[in-house]
Amino acid sequence: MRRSLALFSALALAAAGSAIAAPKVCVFVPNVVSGSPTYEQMVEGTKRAVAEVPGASYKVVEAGFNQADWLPKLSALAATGEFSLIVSSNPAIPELCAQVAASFPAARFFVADSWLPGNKAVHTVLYNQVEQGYIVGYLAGLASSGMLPRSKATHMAALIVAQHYPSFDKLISPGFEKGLKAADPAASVEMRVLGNWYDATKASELASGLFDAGAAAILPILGGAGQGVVSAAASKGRYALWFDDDSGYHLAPGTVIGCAVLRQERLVYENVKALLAQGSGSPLYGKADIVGAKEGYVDFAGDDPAYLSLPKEARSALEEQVRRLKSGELSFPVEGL
Ligand code: RBF
Repeated sequence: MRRSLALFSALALAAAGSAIAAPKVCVFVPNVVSGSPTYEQMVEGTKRAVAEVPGASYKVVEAGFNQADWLPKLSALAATGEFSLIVSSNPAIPELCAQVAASFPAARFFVADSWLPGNKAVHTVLYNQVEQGYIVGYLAGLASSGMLPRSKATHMAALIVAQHYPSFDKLISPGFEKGLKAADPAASVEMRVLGNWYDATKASELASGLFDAGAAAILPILGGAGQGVVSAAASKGRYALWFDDDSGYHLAPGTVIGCAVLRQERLVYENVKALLAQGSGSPLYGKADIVGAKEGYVDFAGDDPAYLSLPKEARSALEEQVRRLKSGELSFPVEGL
């Protein structure tokens, strides 16, 4: 009797759109996981959340570098009806989820690093990447003002991006420029577009040209191709900066002098855990949150010898900026994309 009551309640809960007994999660990776810190962290965060839900499992699907394939692939995954949640990351994805949800209304999506309010099938969280860009932009300005050992006062720094997209154009790039000019008011930014997320050789060539033109430091937003920028910086005896995690420090010791990180592993863990517990009727669906340094999701990783060996005066100046961002004394409000 007790058992059948429990079974009945479980079925009733499932029917009401609440938590499911053995949920399956699909991690949908636009491009590939390897070399892209936000994707590596997304997989880790999902793995940790799923491990804490009895009976739950997950599967990683890499959608590949052809962006025209992403919508049909996402659609095919939703069509299986197998997954209680599809997890993904990057600002181009919510739009695809909205299209898929129109055909498969039972599908549910969590998309990190993106923004789409008001769709009951999709929960998004956007990072305040003005702050993230500001942090490494400030370090670039310390370099371009001639304050760091490998740099001369060239008053120029650069960004190399794989393609134009809203969070780069509206948040990362303006944040980088604000930080650069806060540290070196005379500085200007050069920008180059690589055209893909994998060609490290071409990225290295673009970076070499920029270093020859006087760039004191370069920030790559290139996924796996970013390592090409680091190798060019190492061979030119200049600096690179890094985004999303602290792996840049290990690519060429002494070359990457600062990493502005996202706590994406934690963000994905927290959201997947909550969404699995709350089920398809979760109040998070339809919400588009924004988090930044004050909430602890944008930060600076400053524990590597490459950073710690910079002049004390430079480090104190940067750390004051980071402290002010975290306390909210310095803020760059973001309302969406
Ligand atoms: N970032 C990566 O690190 N690797 C990628 O493969 C990647 N692909 C992207 C594809 C599209 C269409 C867009 C809009 C962004 C992509 N990003 C990628 C950038 C990512 O969302 C984020 O902006 C950067 O990682 C900086 O935090």
